[in-house]
Amino acid sequence: MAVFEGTFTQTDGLRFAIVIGRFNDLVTNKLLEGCQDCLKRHGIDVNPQGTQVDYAWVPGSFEVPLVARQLALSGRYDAVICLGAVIRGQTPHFDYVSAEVSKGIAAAGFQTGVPVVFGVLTTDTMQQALERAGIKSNLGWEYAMSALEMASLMRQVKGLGIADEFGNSAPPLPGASLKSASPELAPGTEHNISEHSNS
Ligand code: INI
Repeated sequence: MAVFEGTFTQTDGLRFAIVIGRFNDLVTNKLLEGCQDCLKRHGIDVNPQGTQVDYAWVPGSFEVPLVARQLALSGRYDAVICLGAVIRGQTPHFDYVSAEVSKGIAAAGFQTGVPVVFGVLTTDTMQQALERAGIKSNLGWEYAMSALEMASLMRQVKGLGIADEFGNSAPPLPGASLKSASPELAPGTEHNISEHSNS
């Protein structure tokens, strides 16, 4: 059988979209900086004029899932990273926004088959949000790591193909092995699939 694991090293052909909420942009700009720093240090060209990362700004976290789903549907990206900051106020608004954004982001991933990273902070105070966006650590970095790992992992598992309605997998092409079965498998990622004897 096989062990599938994402890696962080073969990032050449990867493409990402980042959706950022403007609401609480003191926080979301910091998350974006952490995210870009991580991607850059893993060899990704984060320049919006380049070929690897596109950016979409939306009014607030509530709008993030709609745009993330649309970007994922384009088929252009290995992963979509969603950044937002929902901070509890005096009204129940926080609960509505945080519930919808978390459900919406999960749905965007399930519906499209593209990893959609939940990079939306939900905190009680601005202080807590800032601590997670650079003062103590920057979770933007972790969100980028999740995107890199999932992008790599999905390239591998997509190579397995999809079974028909009877549960039969498509037969491998003549002479094809798991290593070479998928045109989506980036060159050089083959060794990430470790095949073990079942005996
Ligand atoms: N949007 C956020 O991203 N964070 C918040 O804390 C927030 N609060 O508290 O209101 C917020 N509201 C705006 C919301 O996301 C939508 O943009 C707005 O309701 C328009 O649809």
